[in-house]
Amino acid sequence: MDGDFGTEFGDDAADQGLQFHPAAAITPDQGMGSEAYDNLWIVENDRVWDLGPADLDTDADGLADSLTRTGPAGMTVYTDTDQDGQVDLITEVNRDGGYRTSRLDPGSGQWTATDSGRLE
Ligand SMILES: [Ca+2]
Ligand SMILES: [Ca+2]
Repeated sequence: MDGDFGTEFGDDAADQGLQFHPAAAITPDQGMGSEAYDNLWIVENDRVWDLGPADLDTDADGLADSLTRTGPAGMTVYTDTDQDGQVDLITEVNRDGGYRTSRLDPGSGQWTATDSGRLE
């Protein structure tokens, strides 16, 4: 696992915007499967995207649950709130201070905007 993920999202990612790579190791059918899988992943339509390992502990429980991506428009925080590996909370923070939060409904698989506003 060393170096296979994460390094792709170095400084270049900021120039190219957010670019995710299809996750070859997992599929929706396999779910979390047979082996430990530390990376966060997200389902978009019928595809699973591997975001790399979580590197941020947003709720201070000692387990990394989030990772951030910086793009031209600002920063996006991907959070797995229930520790199953699947991202279920996304917070987008724009460079102008506006933010928007979306939460995944596990039943429908739909994202719902839950909050928005401005950081002052
Ligand atoms: Ca945590
Ligand atoms: Ca989750």
